[in-house]
Amino acid sequence: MAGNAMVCGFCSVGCSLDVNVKDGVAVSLKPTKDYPVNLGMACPKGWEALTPLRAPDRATTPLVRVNRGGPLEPVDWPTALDAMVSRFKAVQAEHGPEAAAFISTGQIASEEMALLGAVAKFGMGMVHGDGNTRQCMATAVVAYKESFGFDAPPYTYGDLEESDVIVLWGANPCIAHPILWERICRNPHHPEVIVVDPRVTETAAAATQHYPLLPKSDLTLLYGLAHLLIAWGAVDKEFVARSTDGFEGFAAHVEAFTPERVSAATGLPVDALELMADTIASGKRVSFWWTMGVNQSHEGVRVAQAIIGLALLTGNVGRPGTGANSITGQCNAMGSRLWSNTTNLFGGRAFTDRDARAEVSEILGIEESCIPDRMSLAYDQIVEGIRDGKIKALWVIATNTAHSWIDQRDLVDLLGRLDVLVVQDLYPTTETAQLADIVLPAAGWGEKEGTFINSERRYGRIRRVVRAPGQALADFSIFKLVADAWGCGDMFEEWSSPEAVFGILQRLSAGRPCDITGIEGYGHLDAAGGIQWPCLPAPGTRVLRTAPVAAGGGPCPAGEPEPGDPPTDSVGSAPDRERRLFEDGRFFHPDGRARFVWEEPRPVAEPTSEEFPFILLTGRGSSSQWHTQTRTSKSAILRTLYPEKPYVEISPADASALGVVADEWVVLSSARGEMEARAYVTPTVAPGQVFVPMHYARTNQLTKSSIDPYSRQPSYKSAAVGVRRVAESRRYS
Ligand SMILES: Nc1nc2c(c(=O)[nH]1)N[C@H]1C(S)=C(S)[C@@H](COP(=O)(O)OP(=O)(O)OC[C@H]3O[C@@H](n4cnc5c(=O)[nH]c(N)nc54)[C@H](O)[C@@H]3O)O[C@H]1N2
Ligand SMILES: Nc1nc2c(c(=O)[nH]1)N[C@H]1C(S)=C(S)[C@@H](COP(=O)(O)OP(=O)(O)OC[C@H]3O[C@@H](n4cnc5c(=O)[nH]c(N)nc54)[C@H](O)[C@@H]3O)O[C@H]1N2
Ligand code: SF4
Ligand SMILES: [Mo]
Repeated sequence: MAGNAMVCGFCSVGCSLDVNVKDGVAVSLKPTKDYPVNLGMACPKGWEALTPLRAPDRATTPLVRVNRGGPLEPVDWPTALDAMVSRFKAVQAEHGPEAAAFISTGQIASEEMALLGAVAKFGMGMVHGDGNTRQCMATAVVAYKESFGFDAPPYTYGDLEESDVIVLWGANPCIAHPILWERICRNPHHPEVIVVDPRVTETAAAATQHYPLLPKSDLTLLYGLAHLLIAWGAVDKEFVARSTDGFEGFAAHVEAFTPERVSAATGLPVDALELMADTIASGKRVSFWWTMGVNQSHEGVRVAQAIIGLALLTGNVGRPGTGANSITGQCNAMGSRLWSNTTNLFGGRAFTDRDARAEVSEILGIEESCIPDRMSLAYDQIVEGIRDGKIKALWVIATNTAHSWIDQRDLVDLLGRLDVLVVQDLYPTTETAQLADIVLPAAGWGEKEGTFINSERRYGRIRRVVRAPGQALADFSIFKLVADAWGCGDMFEEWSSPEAVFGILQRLSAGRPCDITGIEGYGHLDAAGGIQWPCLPAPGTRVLRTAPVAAGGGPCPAGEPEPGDPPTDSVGSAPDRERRLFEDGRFFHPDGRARFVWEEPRPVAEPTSEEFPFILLTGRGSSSQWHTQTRTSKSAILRTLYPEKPYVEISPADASALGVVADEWVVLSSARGEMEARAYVTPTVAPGQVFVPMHYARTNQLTKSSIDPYSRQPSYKSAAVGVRRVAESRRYS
């Protein structure tokens, strides 16, 4: 691989990009040819990854708002750090250590997340810190933990090329994970591709079967499918008996989900249900993949577990081309799940577990009393904590809360009530940075070192190929400076560089399902084309700590191929470069069995009404837009690939009933706020539903605080809204 190859900083597919550097300047990039993830491909965001770094509005100095209501003013680093530390300490002195909290991200390196989690919680005495991954992956985390015994997406991307049936549930990879869609297109087995999505998405249009269920009727549909599969005897009895627990109860539960009941709840005809069940039953290698159509739901955890249930009962786990597979979102959401020290203590441990705290204290040489013995509040609870006056100081890192969180008007009001808001970002222009008292200028992808973990558990490198502008610093350096300014820098002496922290993470991983003690430093990642966890030392090599073998574990890929090794271009089948979990049918629960988990479906929090008669769906609009657009909007090329102004997809029937014509401006309103958008009249949305991309500034004025009780993930894909015409629409044209 080329010397400057690194993993892309946008989505969790984790493509590798070769950056071409001339005279110290990164001039261009191209996708890495022999990387096992992208095989020489990239989507528009990847091709344009360098452009946001050169944007004129990069943060180049720290900024402090000296007077409330006044402007943010440039200061030097010592002044900014002193302002942050003195104000956080004052809050803690007056209201207790718990009154200061942080919101982290899935978009910085694992080493940076780990340092932040350690400094904030062990050094600065914070108890509460969560991440934007709560908006995104929390549901999958809880589902996997309960079902498999550890947060462990089991697959490898090669599975997309090995399935004969691919079920994409609440997922739109053509837009959101384009290179995974490319991998599906490479599947030589002419797979049935089933899409379950209320909308005719780009993916649904390209699939072989599309099931446009009514929004949030997923749980009923899944139980209905299980009902049919069990009734037809399509159960893998041997696998169920050997490797699972709870099947009898699950089977009894789904008995009540008759095709007629399921058809009424989902809006899908009985013969459609039968076709889907039959396709799954007759598949030899069926893989189930889900994303935000599942996770962002009031009952997302149970939906994810019902998908896991289908995979378990049909024995579609642990074999090539199978799996109950959650696809992550951000470039390092998987890193945040293991290493952010927010929801979990390092390495998927529990803060409430005394033995785990003792172990971490010993590994890190940090006093046990410094490790919180309580779970952090979740993101929504931190927000509520501001309302209740319990949270007074907030540090927001690499997430644009004021755009991406639900019920935006309320959130912005709450952020204004904080004693101090610190925002650490590439740009001082984000909606959240604009509200900050202190802005810390961060270096971005391409300007710093570390590792990301992609959706298939693969560690990959990021590197510094460009100098960050002005005084902007890598997040890693910022966390070190904050620790020093706080007076706890000594605790983190060993955390001297990203690579040193990688060694610490390896020690923390030893003996855990996510064991990576076999990775021999960053160079090994470069040579091997990234490495999936777990990765234990090959027999006879140096061992960092004695570790029992984790399920699905095995020695990891050699750096260089040996003579006689399989050729590395047959990536899908090369065992060295692609590994899946649970091939031995043993899961991470102490008894080695996966669990069936089920519950009665519940109604949504906000049904439609006369005033708000439409169901609002939100999500990704194009492959060229990334979230709150702080980065992708900086590229002139990407800007040509999506509509600049907000738009709403509305069905022809609804448009004509409202008298709305194509491209006309309409007002969308919910009980919480309003936004204006152009009407995109299209049969891809069903009557009674509308779709608005999340990328536009005011979309989350409409969304509601409806939270899955187990994962505390918000439901971004269900709110009741009204649509009306803008009277003087001409003022916009
Ligand atoms: N271009 C681009 N790519 C991205 C991102 C980006 O911002 N831009 N973000 C990344 C991140 S962080 C994430 S998490 C992923 C998200 O990736 P996806 O989850 O694939 O994207 P979404 O558009 O949020 O949602 C997927 C689908 O869920 C459907 N849906 C809504 N309600 C329901 C329902 O009740 N049931 C079912 N079955 N489906 C429903 C929506 O119609 C939508 O098509 O994308 C990643 N990739
Ligand atoms: N309505 C609606 N809302 C949603 C969703 C939805 O489907 N519908 N999806 C949700 C999901 S899945 C997600 S993941 C969230 C994403 O929501 P956010 O995390 O708020 O979105 P981003 O725009 O990615 O924000 C990342 C911020 O980090 C900055 N940044 C980038 N790289 C670095 C870095 O290296 N260091 C630092 N310090 N800063 C950096 C960027 O400039 C940007 O301001 O949105 C959620 N919100
Ligand atoms: S698919 Fe994802 S990882 Fe690959 S180039 Fe596009 S944004 Fe980057
Ligand atoms: Mo996400």
